[in-house]
Amino acid sequence: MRNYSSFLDQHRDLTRRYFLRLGAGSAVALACWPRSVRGADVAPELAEAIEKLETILTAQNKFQDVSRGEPLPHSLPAEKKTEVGLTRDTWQLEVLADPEKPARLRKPMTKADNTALDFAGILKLAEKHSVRFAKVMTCLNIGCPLGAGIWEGVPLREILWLTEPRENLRRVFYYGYHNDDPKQMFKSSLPVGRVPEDPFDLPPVIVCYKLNGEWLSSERGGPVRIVVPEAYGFKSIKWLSHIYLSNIAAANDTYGEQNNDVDSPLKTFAATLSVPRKVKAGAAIPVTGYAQVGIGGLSKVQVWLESKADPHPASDRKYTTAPWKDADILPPPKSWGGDLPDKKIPAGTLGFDDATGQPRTWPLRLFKVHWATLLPGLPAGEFTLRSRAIDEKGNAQPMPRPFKKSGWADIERVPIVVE
Ligand SMILES: Nc1nc2c(c(=O)[nH]1)N[C@H]1C(S)=C(S)[C@@H](COP(=O)(O)O)O[C@H]1N2
Ligand SMILES: [Mo]
Repeated sequence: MRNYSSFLDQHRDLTRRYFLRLGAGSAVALACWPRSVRGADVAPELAEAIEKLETILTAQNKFQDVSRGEPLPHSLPAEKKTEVGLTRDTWQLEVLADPEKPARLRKPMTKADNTALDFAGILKLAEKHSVRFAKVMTCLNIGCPLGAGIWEGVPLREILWLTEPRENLRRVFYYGYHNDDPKQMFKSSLPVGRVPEDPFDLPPVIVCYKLNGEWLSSERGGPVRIVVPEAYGFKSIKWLSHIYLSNIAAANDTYGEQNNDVDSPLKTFAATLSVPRKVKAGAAIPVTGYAQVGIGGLSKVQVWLESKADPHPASDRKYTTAPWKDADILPPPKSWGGDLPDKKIPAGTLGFDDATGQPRTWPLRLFKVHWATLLPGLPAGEFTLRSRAIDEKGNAQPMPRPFKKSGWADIERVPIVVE
C-alpha cells in the first residue's frame, strides 16, 4: 500500500494520455488499487471528475462554522478577546468540582488561587503528551461534514490527573466562553471513564490547540477547544474555559435539551460530490463522492440508478433488494490539502507512517474517503441516483442506526435526466 504513488497524482498524466499505466507496482500494491484502474484505462470523463475532487483535509478557514453566541465569540474585537481570555496570552482554564454534585478533588485549578491552566501550562504538558489524529468534524444535525483535519492537543486525562480527583466522580462536563451570559452557555459532557482510557483503540479526548499543523483559529474554537474523536461536533466545545468534575449520573449536554441523541458515535455514510444532472442517452456517467468513515468503519460504497419508468417496490424502504453496484474507493491521496505546513501530515499523527506520510490503513476510521465510478450509458428517461456505504460488519446504510437526531445516515437521492 505504501509504495505506489497516489492515483490522484498519477491521474494528471492520465487525463493527458487517457491511460493509466501501472509502472513497477508490486502485486501487493496492485491489490489496493481501485478495480477500474487496475491495469486498465480510466475513462477520461471519470479522470476529469476525480481531478476536480476537493482535497481530503479542509483548511481551517474553509470549515463550515457552527458557532453560537451573540456576538459570536470569534468575531469579538482583539481588545475584547484579550480581556476575556480568547488569546493564547490570556487564555485560562479552570477545572473545578461541580458545586451541585461535587466530585472530591485535592487540587482544583482555579483563577482565584492562581492555579488555573494557562497556554504555557498546556504547552508544557504537550512536551511529553501531545497527540495528533485525523478526524472529520460533523454536526449531528447537518447532512455533510463541516471539514476534516489533523487535530492536535494534550489528552484531557493529563489535566484531570492534575486535580488529584479522589471520589464521587462520574461525569465530566465543560463549556467555553459565552459572553458571560448564562442563556448563551453551550455545555457538553462525557462519562468520566472515557477520559483516562481510550476504548476500542480510539484516539484520546484532547484539549486541542492546533489544527492541520497551525494554531487553532478563533473561528475553529481557538485558542483551545475540546475534541472528542468519535463524537459529533457538539461534544467538541470551542473557546474552552471551564471543566467541571461531577457526581451526576447522566449526560447534561445542552444538545440533549434539543431532542438530540447525545450518546451517538459518528455514523458511516456515503454521498455524491459530482454527478451530471443531464446526460445523453448511451453516454457513460462519471460520478464521484465521499464517505464519512464512522465508528463502524467502511468496507464498500455502492451506487444504484432507479428508473422512474420502473420504480423499485415502495415496500423496500431501505432499498435492500435494489441492484446496487460497487463503486471504487480511492486510495489515499498524495496531496492532502488543508494548508498543511510543507504539505506534510505532521509527524506522529496517529494511524500514519512518518517515513512515508501515508496512512497505515485505509479507509481510516473517523476520517473520510473519496470514491468514483463510471456508470454505463442509459436509455432516455428520468432516473434517481443513490449511493450508500457498507460498514465493516456488512451493515448497509442507513443501518445499523437509522434513527434521526443521532447523526445523518439517510440514503441521498440525486435526480438525473437522460436525453
Ligand atoms: N462554545 C461552543 N462550542 C461549540 C459550538 C458552539 O456553539 N459553542 N458548536 C458545536 C457544534 S454543534 C458543532 S457541530 C461544532 C462545529 O465545529 P466547527 O465550527 O469548528 O466546524 O462545534 C461545537 N462546539
Ligand atoms: Mo452541531
